[in-house]
Amino acid sequence: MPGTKVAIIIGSDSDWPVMEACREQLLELGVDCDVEIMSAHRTPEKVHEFARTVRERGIEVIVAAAGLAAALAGTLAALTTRPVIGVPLDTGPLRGVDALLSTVQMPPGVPVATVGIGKAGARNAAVLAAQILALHDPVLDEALKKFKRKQAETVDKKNQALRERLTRG
Ligand code: RP5
Repeated sequence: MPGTKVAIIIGSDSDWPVMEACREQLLELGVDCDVEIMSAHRTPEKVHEFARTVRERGIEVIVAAAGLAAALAGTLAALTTRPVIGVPLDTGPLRGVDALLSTVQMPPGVPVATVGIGKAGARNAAVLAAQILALHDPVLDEALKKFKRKQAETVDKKNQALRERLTRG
């Protein structure tokens, strides 16, 4: 999609039910994104080709999500200087801890900004990507401030509702 600055890369279509939350959060903030399936292990050439063309595609931030021995985010980080946000996914018997360690434990010089396992991580990846883009986008910065205010208001309302329930006994 022309003009899209964020790419969400997933290791398999089986990752999409979780990573859909990342797209939803980006769209809520007014950020369009591309989504593609590629795998560091199953389609390594495709990963290399994508990384080589990231700049001409206009991609500024990459969100890469995978489960098991997750090499996707690290491979992309090795091949481009664009920031890579890694989302470890819970798709195996180790409940995502395997993917977390594979994504976060990068050697010095090749960072992957790793968020938490699963859906919370997927949403946080979107917010972090938007925050990076907002450094040079005042409209997006305003959308992020509004998002934070709305989040705080939701907690306040829940707090008030809880206190009322407790007062009533
Ligand atoms: C990883 O292996 C993918 O990111 C996915 O989380 C996991 C399982 O993939 P499928 O066998 O469901 O395609 O590479």
